[in-house]
Amino acid sequence: MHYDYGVGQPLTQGPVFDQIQLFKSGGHSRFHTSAFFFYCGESSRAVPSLLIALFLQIHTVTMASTQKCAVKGSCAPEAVPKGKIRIYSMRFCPYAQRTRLVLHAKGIEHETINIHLRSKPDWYLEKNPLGAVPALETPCGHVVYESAITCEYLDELYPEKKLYPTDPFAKAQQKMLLEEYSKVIPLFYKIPMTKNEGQDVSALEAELKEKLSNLNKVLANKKTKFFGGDSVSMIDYLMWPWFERAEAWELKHCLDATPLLNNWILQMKEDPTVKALILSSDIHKAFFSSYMGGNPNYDYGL
Ligand SMILES: N[C@@H](CCC(=O)N[C@@H](CS)C(=O)NCC(=O)O)C(=O)O
Repeated sequence: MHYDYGVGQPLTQGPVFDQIQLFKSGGHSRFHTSAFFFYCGESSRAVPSLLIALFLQIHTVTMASTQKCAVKGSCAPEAVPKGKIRIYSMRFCPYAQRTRLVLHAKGIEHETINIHLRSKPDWYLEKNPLGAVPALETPCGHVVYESAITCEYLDELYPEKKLYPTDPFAKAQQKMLLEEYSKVIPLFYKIPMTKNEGQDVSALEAELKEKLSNLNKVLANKKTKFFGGDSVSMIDYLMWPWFERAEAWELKHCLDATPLLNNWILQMKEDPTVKALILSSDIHKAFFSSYMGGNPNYDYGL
């Protein structure tokens, strides 16, 4: 009697779903099968089958919960199961965090495949020619990338709990602010990178302080706790990931003169979705130093 399933290959060889696929062949199947039969006896066919199914189930869940990156040379994942959506991500990517925040806030059932961004699988480049994360994939094979676009797509595809306002002007206002904020993001990176090269960053810091003070003014003019009103909405999630990293990236002092923005940060830290996904500054620091050192450890902590 031989059941044709295996237990996969080293995790770095492919994403979860490739490995689940690998149950179909090879591996240690004989050992596990004979162990089940030894335990149950050849006479009963139903019990060992049930146990094997249970084993596969447990093993599948274990494998599915791995977050290790898919690398070049790994097999392409199977189609996205019906009723789910898949995000291609990287655990420390602030852009991907936007999409993950939206998935969580809206309670969307999803699966995650993390991509090794220095060793991208060819199949990923076929799905997203830009090669960046995040990207979403649906059961019918639609692929959507660019973080802000993925977030809006999710908001429309799952309209139950809207994160963008339904009022067209209010939505346009959030998108205009997003445009403005997109010009702030490069500074978050430029300052630590320039510092890492041993160069003076005072001018860059002054620029960031001015931009953050403009964001503070937005909150002052709106007289609301959040950027879209008195509760968290899409624009807050789109802006949050870089503020989560401010301490780890040694940028906190740039927020010294922005009390309303600091209050926003405190309020955001109380949001259940932010709380569920937040990483400590120590973890961000550890990943960031590996990134700055030229060898990002995408699987840090796993
Ligand atoms: N404009 C993109 C930027 C995404 C991005 O830069 N992601 C980074 C990781 S944080 C990435 O995938 N870098 C690898 C690459 O671009 O090749 C978005 O908003 O989604």
